[in-house]
Amino acid sequence: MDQSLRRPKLLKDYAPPDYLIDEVELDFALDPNATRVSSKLKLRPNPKATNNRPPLILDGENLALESVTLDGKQLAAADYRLDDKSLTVPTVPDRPFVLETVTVCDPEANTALSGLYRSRATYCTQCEPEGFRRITYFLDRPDVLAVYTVRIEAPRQEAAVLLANGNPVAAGDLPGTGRHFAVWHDPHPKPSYLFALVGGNLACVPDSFATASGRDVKLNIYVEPGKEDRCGWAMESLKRAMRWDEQRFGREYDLDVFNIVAVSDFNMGAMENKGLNIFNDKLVLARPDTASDGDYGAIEGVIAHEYFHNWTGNRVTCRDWFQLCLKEGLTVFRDQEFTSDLRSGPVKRILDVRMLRTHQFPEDAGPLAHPVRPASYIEINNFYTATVYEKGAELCRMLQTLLGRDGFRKGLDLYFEWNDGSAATVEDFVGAMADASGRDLSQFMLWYNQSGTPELACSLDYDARAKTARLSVNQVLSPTPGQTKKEPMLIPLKLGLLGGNGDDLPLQLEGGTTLADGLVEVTDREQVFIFKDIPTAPTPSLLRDFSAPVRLTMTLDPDQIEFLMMHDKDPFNRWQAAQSYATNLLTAASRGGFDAGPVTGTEATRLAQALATTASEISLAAAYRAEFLKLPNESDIARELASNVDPDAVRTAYERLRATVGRKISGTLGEIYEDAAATGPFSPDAESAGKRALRSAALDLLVGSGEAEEIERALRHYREATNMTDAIAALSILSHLDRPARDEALADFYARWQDEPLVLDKWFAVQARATRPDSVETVHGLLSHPKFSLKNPNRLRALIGSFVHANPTGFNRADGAGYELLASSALQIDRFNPHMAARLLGAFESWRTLEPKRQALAKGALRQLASGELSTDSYEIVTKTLGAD
Ligand code: 0A1
Ligand code: ZN
Repeated sequence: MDQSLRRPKLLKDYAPPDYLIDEVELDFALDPNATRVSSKLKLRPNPKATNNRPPLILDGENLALESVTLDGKQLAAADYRLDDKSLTVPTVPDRPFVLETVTVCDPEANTALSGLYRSRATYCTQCEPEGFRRITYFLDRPDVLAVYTVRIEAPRQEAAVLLANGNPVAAGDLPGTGRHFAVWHDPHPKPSYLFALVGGNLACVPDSFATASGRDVKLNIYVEPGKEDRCGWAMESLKRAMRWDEQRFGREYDLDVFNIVAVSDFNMGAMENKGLNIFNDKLVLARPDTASDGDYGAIEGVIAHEYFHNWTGNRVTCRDWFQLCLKEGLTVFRDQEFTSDLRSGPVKRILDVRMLRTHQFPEDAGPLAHPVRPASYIEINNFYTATVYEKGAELCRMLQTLLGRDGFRKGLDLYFEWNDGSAATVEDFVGAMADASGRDLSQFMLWYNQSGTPELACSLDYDARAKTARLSVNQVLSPTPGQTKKEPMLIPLKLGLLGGNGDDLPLQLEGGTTLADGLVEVTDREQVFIFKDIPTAPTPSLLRDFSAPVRLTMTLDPDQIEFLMMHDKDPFNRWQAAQSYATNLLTAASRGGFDAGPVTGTEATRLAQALATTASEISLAAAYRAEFLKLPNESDIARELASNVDPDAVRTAYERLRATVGRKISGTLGEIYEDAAATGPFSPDAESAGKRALRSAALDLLVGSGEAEEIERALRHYREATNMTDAIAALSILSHLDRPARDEALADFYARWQDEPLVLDKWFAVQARATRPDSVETVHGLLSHPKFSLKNPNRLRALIGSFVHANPTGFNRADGAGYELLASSALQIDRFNPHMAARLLGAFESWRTLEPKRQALAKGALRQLASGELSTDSYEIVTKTLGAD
């Protein structure tokens, strides 16, 4: 192992490139094992470079170099240097020059799925973050922006469709050869990570879109032949996203065509390559019988996300990979707003906060914690994290909260105006926001640079004589790896004070300010806000709409929480109150070992009744009522416990509370279940999906009661399902049971869907997630199932990913078998796809929060891994997870 690969790269070491590339011409002769790439680069010395007459060093990996030509003259071997990471030309002209290379790469041998590879028979590419260097020698960094012209040639029989970025300019046959070609030109300068190429025998589903200014854009979705009937939802989602970005942010599409290609082998969700998005087919293909409402929602969101990147990421890109959140956080924020506008805003907020707390909070609290803009990394592939994406989005949301919607829009317009066609930094973004609003946002920058979840410790004291309510807020910023001391942050805190009838009291700060929007800004470590003219002791509703990504701690008694659960005008906090009430019971039960009291006693009954009341309130959206019925899950409870976690005690507490609720309000749940039954044909719209979600949530609690007739009901739900949403909901509820109903449903599902890979993934996933004492053995068994393959990322995620990330009792089994399973499979995967291996290994991130015995076993597994041969990707995760000792 070349140790230099393991040396951290530092943000502070950024230096502009020595050379710039203005134009690129690429010619591809596609071949499964020997694709020839002829490249012509128009280069010039960078006027901003700090070095004097530096050598030209191009990145390149896994390439066979055939020739190098400088200004038309072929170079002799002595004129350049080659190693396995780069091509160096020591002496180049001090003026614009042309460098041509011819290289050969092997798409079929490319198992890492980075660069040019084959997904089944289709040639496709993935260049973010550093895959382009596996295609040709280049300055493979995001601050080198060039205009690309790409010619692709291939046998027509093998690849009838040839696509690249931009607009098509020429195509035709090469007579007598059976070969054909296509030429594409992308007029927008772009970094190499946005390059894409596709070749294959794909079917095309066409459509079009008229932009606000009246231009006609051709839209195409390419899929494997036979899948054309599953593209309708993705296409509709795309058009909705295009319209929304025009209306909400004034952003229009800027090429004549927008192509989407769905492939079966993809390391991530999708990729925003300019004009040629490449998608994991899971996020394109949907038909009511094969895709669940969750899939429909994910497709809509990710199609929108990649489309929105056209402005936030592509037109304005990142100067370096430390700035990843500049495009990702902002684009996630934009896709969240899109979904929120199109569907239920409060439900979207609840789902996003759930996601943040489940994935980002543990990251921020563990050994892999890093700032939204990291200051250092070993392998950038490891930084496509919940912190960069989800917390990054929260920072944009806070800016919108602080500046108002109009202020934020003005700031964003200015950001585009100043940075269009170039590579920007977080400072450019926040600077534009500051300029447009006239606000000093320097304290806000801490959000980008300080890791860890701030805790807001709050208390409210009411003074009956003075009629004032005194809110004390304390920011607690705990140390995180590499950051021991932290500065107080600027935290937007939305709040309300509820009077006796549940209405919001007017908020007037002492000193005169009236808070129309209930927003205060916390800027100091300790701060006090005094509200005047408060007639009676109010009930505080703090952090409404989850106005900042913080952990709020405040002691409220059960009556107050119940009051909020029934009356809070803020739908997010009303839901939060129910969650807090349940969490308090669940943590008390888990802490007490296996103490059933808190989850079976009178408070649990009160919770059940309060849930029944809200879940029956028909004026509320069905999807919202469904969220209300979902109890905090095992990861919510473990996070709250924070240390000495015994996953078995947590699961027991969860199941007991679920049983209590299921039993105490079975009548109401039964009615909800019946009332929410579908009346017409399947439709994926928000309201119909909400009803299905509500029905499943009720069913889950009913089955939790353990009554035989409820298990029968679940089996009926499965058998009578006419869509995937209902089928998979029932299957997943049954999957935990040790009953014939489970086996029947699983066998039926397999028989029906064994030849549909995306659906079969659900069958693997549901078993991997099932809470059963033999889940490790089940997963082991499935690893050798004839339909299982480690090489397909979706299948891998479905089985191993679901097990390690979504089956806490199985993965953390007391004998350490779950850890061994992960360690041995990750080692295997690491040899051919390091990116995937490293992501799986992230499952160890919370090992220090476990009880001592499991800690010791997890540590043993990590140590064993660390002593083996690891890729840079896995090395970084394993060593950082282990920490100093
Ligand atoms: N930019 C994409 C995410 C992505 C990142 C890396 C990939 O390959 C290693 C692929 C996709 C997005 O945010 O959607
Ligand atoms: Zn993205």
